[in-house]
Amino acid sequence: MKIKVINPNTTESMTATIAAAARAVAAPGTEIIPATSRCGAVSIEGHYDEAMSIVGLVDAINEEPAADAYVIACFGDPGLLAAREIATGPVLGIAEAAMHAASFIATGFSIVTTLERTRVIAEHLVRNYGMEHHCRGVRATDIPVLELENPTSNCRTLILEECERAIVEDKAGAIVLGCAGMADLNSFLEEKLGVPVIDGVTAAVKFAEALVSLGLRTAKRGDLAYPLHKPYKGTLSAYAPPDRTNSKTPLSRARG
Ligand code: 5HY
Repeated sequence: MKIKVINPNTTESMTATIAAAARAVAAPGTEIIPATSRCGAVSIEGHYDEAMSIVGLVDAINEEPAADAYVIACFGDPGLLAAREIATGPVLGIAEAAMHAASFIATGFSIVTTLERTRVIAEHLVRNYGMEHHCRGVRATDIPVLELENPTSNCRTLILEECERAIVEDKAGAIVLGCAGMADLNSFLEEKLGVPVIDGVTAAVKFAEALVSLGLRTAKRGDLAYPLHKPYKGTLSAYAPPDRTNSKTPLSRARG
């Protein structure tokens, strides 16, 4: 199977970190196809960056090669439902995947993310995904996202210290890493902390494999049906949803 792992920011080095983490856990029959958005912010650090990242995400989903499933490798899960409208295969956001994984192995988890101003985005996702019962806290290290790409930074120490506070103060049984750029920190943190540390990139890849192996695709009736055909004007005119009146979504179930 093919799983396209999309970095909706435009920083290739972060895509490389994400792809390495995805490939490290992918099953032998899974091909990871990394994709970096070609338009938008170099890092996604707020509501505006997220909103503007969705066009690049849509392009990455629509361009060849097609995939059996898609992962949105950004902790805000930007454009997740829009992506599910246009995709046939499963689409997973790393935040949703990480929270569900954490809820299976601990009665309470805390999220450790980057800038303070993006904490509220993670808090909104906790509520949207019905995770209030499991999430013990959302903490920010106030690290700019691209600082995670700086090998001389003290990010590891700052993230470790915030994780330690989450374990003591929140009584967190597990930690969810709140940025795709932290995908290479799992082993380091788990060794130091002695609790499960969940990165959403790897969680999403394994959940995607499971869904595809079960022959499950995104529901194409109701709100996740393909977008309604209509004209779009101006800069986005090329994004007008096509007329799919006569097209049928294949209902064949994937083998495997
Ligand atoms: C991410 N931003 O995973 C988020 C993290 C954040 O460019 N990739 C980004 O802080 O929202």
